[in-house]
Amino acid sequence: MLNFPNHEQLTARIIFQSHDQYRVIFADRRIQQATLAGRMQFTGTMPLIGDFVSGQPYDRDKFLITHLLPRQTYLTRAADQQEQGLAANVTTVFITMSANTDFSVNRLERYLTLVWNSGAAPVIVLTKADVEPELLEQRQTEVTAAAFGVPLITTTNTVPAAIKKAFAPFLTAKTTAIFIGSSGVGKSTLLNILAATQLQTIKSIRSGDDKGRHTTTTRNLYYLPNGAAVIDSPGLRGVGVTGSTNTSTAQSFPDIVTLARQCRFKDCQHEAEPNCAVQAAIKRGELSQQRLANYKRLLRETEYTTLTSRQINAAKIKRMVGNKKNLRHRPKR
Ligand SMILES: Nc1nc2c(ncn2[C@@H]2O[C@H](COP(=O)(O)OP(=O)(O)O)[C@@H](O)[C@H]2O)c(=O)[nH]1
Ligand SMILES: [Mg+2]
Ligand SMILES: [Zn+2]
Repeated sequence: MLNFPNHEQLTARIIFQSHDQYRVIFADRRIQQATLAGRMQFTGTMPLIGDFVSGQPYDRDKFLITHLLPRQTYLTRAADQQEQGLAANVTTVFITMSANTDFSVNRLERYLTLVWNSGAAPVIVLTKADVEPELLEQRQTEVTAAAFGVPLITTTNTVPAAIKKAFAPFLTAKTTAIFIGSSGVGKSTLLNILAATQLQTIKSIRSGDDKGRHTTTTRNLYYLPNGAAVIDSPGLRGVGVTGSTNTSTAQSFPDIVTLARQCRFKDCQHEAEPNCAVQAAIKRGELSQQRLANYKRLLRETEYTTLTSRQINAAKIKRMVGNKKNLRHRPKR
């Protein structure tokens, strides 16, 4: 039996959703089509892939969803100024990037913020490790520098045994994991290896590019034989960050946050202020200019996602003007 929460009614889990069409799985692994009870369509929070729901049998072989059970975690991204739910009750997010052309530390930092916002734990997966060893080593160094302390798994699809071994500690009967990352990085390949069966189609690489064609167009939740739930998703194009919390940006950049506490001014922008500990660290070579730039951009984004477009413009203008008034800093004490 799968690891489901207790409820007086029959409990199920959403494994697929498309508009108002749902597919659910029961603790005994039976799968059924499902629809929402009328009253649920007006309650605001719609069930999402990964959600636990309760309800009753309906129309011979269907399931009627009547209640949404409380969510443990909620993974979202910002798309067109709106919050878009990606999955519920995820414990582990495999941030998947390939070691070849898809690689971007910038994007990795955005993904990390998205994960810290959700309540789930990140694991970085560097796929297509079959590149030149020097390049792979460089990528690994860059990942470790940007995401210190976050587990890193490096994979090559030709060695499935090594993949299973590396993922095992992160896939227990209590896990709900999701693979996120650009299309073509090898998410479905990994999932198929972990499930030891063909769950999702993988398109062969077109000659001349190494991107592969994305064939996963919907999100699907699968249970592995050991009871771990894994969600495959299509490539995320925009990696907008939602959640308004600057705290999660801070969690991705603990080094900068620690340094900033030693700046002379409380509202230091870490540009040309006197006694700026962040700029001092850059001068000493302990922090890269690029990382500081990424931190600032992410801070701005998390700020913007909570504002209306008019407020965003106002904030941009204020920032441009404000930058010229760096002399008006308040000393800390
Ligand atoms: N060279 C190489 N290609 C891989 C590796 N893993 C997956 N691929 C290929 O990358 C392409 C895209 O894989 P897929 O799993 O569909 O990516 P997804 O879009 O992230 O689900 C396919 O042609 C895979 O065969 C790997 O470790 N090395
Ligand atoms: Mg796929
Ligand atoms: Zn500073």
